[in-house]
Amino acid sequence: MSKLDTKLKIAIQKSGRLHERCVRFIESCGIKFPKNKSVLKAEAHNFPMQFLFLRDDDIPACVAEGVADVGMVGLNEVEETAENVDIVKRLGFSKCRMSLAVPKNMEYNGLQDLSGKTIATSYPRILQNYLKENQVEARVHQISGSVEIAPSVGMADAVFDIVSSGSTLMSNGLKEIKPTVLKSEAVLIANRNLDTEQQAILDKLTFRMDALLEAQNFKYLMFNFPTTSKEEIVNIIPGLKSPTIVPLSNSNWSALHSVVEEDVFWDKIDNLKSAGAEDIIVLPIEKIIR
Ligand code: PRT
Ligand code: ZN
Repeated sequence: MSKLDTKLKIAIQKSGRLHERCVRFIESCGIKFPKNKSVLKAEAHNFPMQFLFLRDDDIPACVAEGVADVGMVGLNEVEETAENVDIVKRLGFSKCRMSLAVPKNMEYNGLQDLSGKTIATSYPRILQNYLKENQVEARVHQISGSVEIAPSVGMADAVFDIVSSGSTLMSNGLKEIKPTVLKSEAVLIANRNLDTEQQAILDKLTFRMDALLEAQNFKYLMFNFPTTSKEEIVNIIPGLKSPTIVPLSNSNWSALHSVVEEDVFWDKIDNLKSAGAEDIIVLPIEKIIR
């Protein structure tokens, strides 16, 4: 295949919790493709990429076997399937945790209390490894869904599942056990034997993803301040390099433009106001390329 014909095949979830987020993420990277729920394959209009729409459980194996070159999937699926793939990047969305939970009224003082018990899960491999690491001898009962009802129907004593807000556990009379077993989020995975052309396209893709991920941590900040406070203000807000200061038509006042980490902004807001900052505007940033 000539260099011009090479396309990077990316597997994303066909429908479900990850689908929409992955589509939005790819589109924010400037990649356009037709969206038709009934097709299982699509070509990008403006990037050498072909999309395969699959069940999330199948994505790690497809990437390991080279059916797809890369994939976007939950880290939980990558860990559970233990397929031979590279985790290229954490994507920062679909964050959740994998936890054990027991009935609210069960006395629980530590993992050893699960010895001899039955634990229901759709993630037997992650659970088995965790129990082994912690030397807990429990029986793992694999079910494919509705894990949280297992204790109330007498199928298991405890459960191991994905938790996000915790409300599903609560409404099924279960309490989450800390610490969390695995912190998961969507990840970009890749086949371990990409050729140079495929790798070059993947590098272009990750360059765009980095610009997006970097921007998510920062905000564009603008405000007016009395010109006499310039030194104080610049010390509070150093910016990526150095903030831009623009004189206003009333020379007693200036405006500052800067890019700041969101956390830093909230830490500094009181200091800024005491230094005379007014009309503070904070805007999201779409991309940052360093
Ligand atoms: O059909 P397909 O096999 O492709 O999809 P699926 O049904 O297996 O997966 P799907 O679409 O439900 O989830 C895809 C991925 O989203 C998961 O593999 C996780 O990486 C991620 N994710 C993020 C979640 C959740 N949050 C989540 N809350 N996956 C599932 N849940 C479920 C969980 O199983 C439990 O039943 O939500 C419930 C808990 O939510 P809370 O908010 O009540 O705690
Ligand atoms: Zn699935």
